[in-house]
Amino acid sequence: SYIGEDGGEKGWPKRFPFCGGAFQSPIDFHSDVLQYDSTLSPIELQGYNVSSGEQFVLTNNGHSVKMSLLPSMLIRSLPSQYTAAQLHFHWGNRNKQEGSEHTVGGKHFAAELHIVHYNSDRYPDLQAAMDKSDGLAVLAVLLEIGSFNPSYDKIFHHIQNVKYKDQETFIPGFNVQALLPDQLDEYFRYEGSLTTPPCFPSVLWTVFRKPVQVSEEQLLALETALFCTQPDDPSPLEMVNNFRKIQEFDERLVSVSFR
Ligand code: SG4
Ligand code: ZN
Repeated sequence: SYIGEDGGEKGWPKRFPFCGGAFQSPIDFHSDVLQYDSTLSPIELQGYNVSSGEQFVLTNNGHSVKMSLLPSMLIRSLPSQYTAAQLHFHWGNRNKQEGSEHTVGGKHFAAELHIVHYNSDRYPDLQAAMDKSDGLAVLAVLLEIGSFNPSYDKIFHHIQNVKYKDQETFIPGFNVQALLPDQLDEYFRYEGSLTTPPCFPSVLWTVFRKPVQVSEEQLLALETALFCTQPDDPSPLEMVNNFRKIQEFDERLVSVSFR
């Protein structure tokens, strides 16, 4: 949980020691920690344009809303090949739409998309990779309020069908790359962790510099429709503010692909 008697995220390390350990995410990107790296090449994807004959599964897992991805979807531009497993979101609430996990110069964005991949050169699946230091690569997109985004609506349109924990629905294939900003060459890169328990320090993070716009109505659909609880629960718990606080970033640097 992000709130509650157990201290919310402050209580995570008791049951999940890695959450109190090193290389934790998310972090703030401010000028003191940024270092230009000319070797960071544009992110290259393969198989992201999925035909409408294929299907994704959208699930309310009680912490977020996640969509399964296909094993044919790959990141090609990293030293190992990484295969897509799922994508999910983090967001705030209707009064304070500051729900991104990563921040830039201390500033929160409205929400954040994470596309989780595992190192398929070395591991058979996400489960086997998630506790390995070279196991995961997450692509992150910062979301800000602006114009209506038809690509994001291909997911948000189905949120009504997964209002409660453990509900699932199918989404026809679409071009998942259209969820990313146009500039795949400008990003922040660092080694960090899963932002939820068990907080394994296994993630190579790529956070795109340019945010993507979604409309306020679209964001509200995410913020108001979902519950952490099952339909028969007498005290429904809204799924809001499912972002982790900024973590300490001592003696680490963030590589940036842009000047
Ligand atoms: C969310 O809770 C996802 O629903 C989880 O996905 C995900 O765990 C977790 O966030 C941490 O991922 O990119 N924010 S993050 O660091 O991908 C994993 C599932 O539970 C292992 C499948
Ligand atoms: Zn995430």
